[in-house]
Amino acid sequence: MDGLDRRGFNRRVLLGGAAVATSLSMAPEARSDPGPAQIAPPGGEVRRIKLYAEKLADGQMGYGFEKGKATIPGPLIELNEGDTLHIEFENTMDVRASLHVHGLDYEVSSDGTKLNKSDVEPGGTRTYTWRTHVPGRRGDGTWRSGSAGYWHYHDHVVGTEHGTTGIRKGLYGPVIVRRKGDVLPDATHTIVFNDMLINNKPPHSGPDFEATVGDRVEFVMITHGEYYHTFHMHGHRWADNRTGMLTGPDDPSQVIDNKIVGPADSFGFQVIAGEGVGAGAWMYHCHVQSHSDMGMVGLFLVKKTDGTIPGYEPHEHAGHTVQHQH
Ligand SMILES: [Cu+2]
Repeated sequence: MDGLDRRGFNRRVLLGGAAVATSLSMAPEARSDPGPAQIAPPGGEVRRIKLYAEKLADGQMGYGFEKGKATIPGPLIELNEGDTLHIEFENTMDVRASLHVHGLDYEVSSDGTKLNKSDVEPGGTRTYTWRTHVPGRRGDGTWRSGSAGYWHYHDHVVGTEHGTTGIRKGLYGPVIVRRKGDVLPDATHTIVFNDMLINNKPPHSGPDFEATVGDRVEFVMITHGEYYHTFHMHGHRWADNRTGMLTGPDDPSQVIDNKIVGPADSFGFQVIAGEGVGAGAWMYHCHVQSHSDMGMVGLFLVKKTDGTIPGYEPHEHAGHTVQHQH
């Protein structure tokens, strides 16, 4: 991994320096224009899904759309502003559990807390209803924001009144609400900093995400647990706004490649994989130094169109003996 680290360092120096012509010629495989983007349709649909809370073989807990298929993070739930979602939630575990969402509209009966008796007994079922709305002007002339955003859901009752054990063991997942006209990605990946782990995986073991140069890749980044972190991705940047993308040359949003996050924060963004920098094993990690040293690191594996990744040997990464230095 030393070789990989040096390569990444050299490339960053070149791109950060005055060698503009060099940086442009360095990435001939990068598409300069990813082509016309697909966009989100208007909302207004009423949909119905099933969601299960399950104990996993290793003692962790997860949500899944099908029995026996729970994952950590739970599955992506995607809506368009104006949609309503009825979720028939089944708790297959031997402890009470629930489903609590951030950012969306719901009545108190869909709050997913003990406080409001909206949790679910072992073996029980409950329908949670999430609604979303488009932005618009209130009767008093003030502006009401729409529901669009990168949000998340989680348990609110396992272990404590706040679901502290449920979240720690993996009962969390991403929600995306799109606005009509939002650009749709080729793929969406979820990265959750949960205490000192990423997606509840052992330290130094990813997760890694694959793409091909030119793919439009979306990341949903969520934080849980006790600590603050800084989310950093190598070689790619995003805008610090609702979509993570600039709306035009006059959009004042700051463009960043590092963002401070704390418990229950969520944000998202899209990148064109390898844009301007080419294929490679691009790290993402928590930039609190002791946290990255302790294994809060994964890879954004951007392949060339022939499927190869320059300088990357998968076995070098197995077990993540990565001790990278910046
Ligand atoms: Cu951290």
